Amino acid sequence: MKFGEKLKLFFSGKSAESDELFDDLCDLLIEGDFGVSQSFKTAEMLKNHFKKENKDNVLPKLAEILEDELLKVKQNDDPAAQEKLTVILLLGVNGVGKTTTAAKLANLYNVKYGKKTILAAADTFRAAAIDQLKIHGNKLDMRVVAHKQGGDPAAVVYDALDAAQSGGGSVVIADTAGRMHTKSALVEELKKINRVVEAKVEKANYIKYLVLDATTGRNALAQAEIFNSAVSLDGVVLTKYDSTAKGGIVFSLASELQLPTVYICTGEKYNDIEVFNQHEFVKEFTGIA
Ligand SMILES: Nc1nc2c(ncn2[C@@H]2O[C@H](COP(=O)(O)OP(=O)(O)OP(=O)(O)O)[C@@H](O)[C@H]2O)c(=O)[nH]1
Ligand SMILES: [Mg+2]
Repeated sequence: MKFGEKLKLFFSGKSAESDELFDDLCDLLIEGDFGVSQSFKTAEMLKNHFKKENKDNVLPKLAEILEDELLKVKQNDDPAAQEKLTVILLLGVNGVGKTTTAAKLANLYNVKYGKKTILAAADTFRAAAIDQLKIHGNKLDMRVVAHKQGGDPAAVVYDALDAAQSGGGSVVIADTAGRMHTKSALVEELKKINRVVEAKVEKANYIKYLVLDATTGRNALAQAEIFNSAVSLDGVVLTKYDSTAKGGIVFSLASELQLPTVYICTGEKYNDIEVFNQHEFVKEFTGIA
């Protein structure tokens, strides 16, 4: 059952009369991948609201509170609207969908926004990763800049930027390796990429997205914490939303880490990506849609 349907069922026929309702809601939100403190805070806000108001229509009020939480987080300017050369670096642990997302984003920017896009195979850790990106590049008829396995990821990004600057494109999307990083290893690896990018691209046009697998639930929040403190992320791409009935992680990312979710992916095909829309997401999450 979709989480929204569960939530709808939970509230059906209930008014906000008893404290127990809010305690149960708290448990249910945790089940929906909310962080513990986040679900407590949300249930409290709802409870306080209904102390003063008439006790019906609890679900729409919950949706309002949740949407407000998401809207509080500063959204970045749409990179697609930028005229200047833009670099999107995709980060994340093993298997979350970075390479697939790189291809989806490249396709989105190219087809939908008319931007000439270059893919950078900065996951030089595995030979298969380079081939995987090349296959996507072939299918999408898009240039892939790659070096050999074991090469320097920063050098790959450098060459991709060079290619873009000499007229080959206006957006570079860089795939990176999904090793389980310690914070210091991650910082070291990225320092070099940062130096390369920052020498060629304005700060506002250097975007770092963390790719998170929605099916990992609240563990995704722990991943986001580590990456964000090491790298200072600009936002999150949530993948595999088709495989989970939940998604509460989005609210914890916003309220605990001030991280906006920017894209949401719902399958393996190139078109299975959408710009995250707070209103639509909340409607679906609460089953109001
Ligand atoms: N159902 C579903 N599958 C996805 C989605 N995104 C990626 N996948 C699948 O998840 C698997 C891993 O995707 P990759 O793109 O290779 O992940 P990665 O993060 O690059 O993996 P590593 O390079 O090994 O760290 C593949 O089988 C993808 O097809 C999604 O939104 N929904
Ligand atoms: Mg990969």
